[in-house]
Amino acid sequence: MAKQKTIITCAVTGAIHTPTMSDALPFTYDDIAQQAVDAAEAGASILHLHARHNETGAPSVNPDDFAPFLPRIKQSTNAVVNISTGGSLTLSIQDRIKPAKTFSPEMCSMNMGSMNFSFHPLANRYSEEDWKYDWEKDYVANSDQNIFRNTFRDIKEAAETLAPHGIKFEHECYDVGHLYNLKYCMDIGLFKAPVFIQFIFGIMGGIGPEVDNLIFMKRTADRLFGDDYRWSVLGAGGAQMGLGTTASQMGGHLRVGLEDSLFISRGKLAASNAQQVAKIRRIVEDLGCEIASPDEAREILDLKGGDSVSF
Ligand code: KMH
Ligand code: ZN
Repeated sequence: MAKQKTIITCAVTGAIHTPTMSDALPFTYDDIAQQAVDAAEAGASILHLHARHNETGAPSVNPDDFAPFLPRIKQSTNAVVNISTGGSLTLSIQDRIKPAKTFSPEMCSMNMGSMNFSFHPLANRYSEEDWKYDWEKDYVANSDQNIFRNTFRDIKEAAETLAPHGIKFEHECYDVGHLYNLKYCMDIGLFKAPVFIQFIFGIMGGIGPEVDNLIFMKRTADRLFGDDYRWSVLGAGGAQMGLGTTASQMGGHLRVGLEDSLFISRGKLAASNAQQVAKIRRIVEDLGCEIASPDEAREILDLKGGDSVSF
């Protein structure tokens, strides 16, 4: 049997990192568009997108902050657009799904459980005068009291609201229990096979970034879903390249991007999203795997197609 091709997702900006942490983190409409297109050219077939305020870089779930860059990305690349519904970690699910409802992308994220979700230790790396924007320090330091709320009722509401759009979900699973939540939701008919699971390792509040945990998550998913799932791995911070490489060697897909790590190697900030994509592509190909084109990703994940979006 032919070996499956590896889908590279690039998560371009996210809602964890702030402009002070890296000059490479895109937050203006122009920079998000340009870095997304460059990442696609480097080999990413899926672009996982958040929006930010154009002037301050603060995370935004306002569809008006997506509108300036989505059409530009669509015109310049065939890559699949995946819009976050995680958005700002403390907002309601109703607010967080607005961009996906408005733009009906081929994919959007779907977070599969409530959890602590923190990055407050990052605040200690900067002194008072380092912060570029007023909102950043409190946003990072106060994340120790974040509850990232994704109750069963929230998930049901998001799934039912978005169902008419034919969007494929990137099911974000930060721990083993989230796989059981997904199984339950499939059993009650909220999600159709094949589901696409993003195994997430190394977020503070979720499971740690050890290979043992990847094996455990994968074995659990095999038991729960059999052939009814496709999977990808996201290692946060220093785990990004290692776990992505392991995933592709195990026959899975992977995600990189400045949302998940600001680094290109130990202690060295990445210059761009495209640099991370180019690096993981090189590793994946050197180790004998092929990367999937956007149309191959559409086939593997059974997506509705790039012509069926509203932007
Ligand atoms: N920031 C990642 C760990 C979302 O956008 O819905 C998870 C994420 C969530 O990408
Ligand atoms: Zn995200």
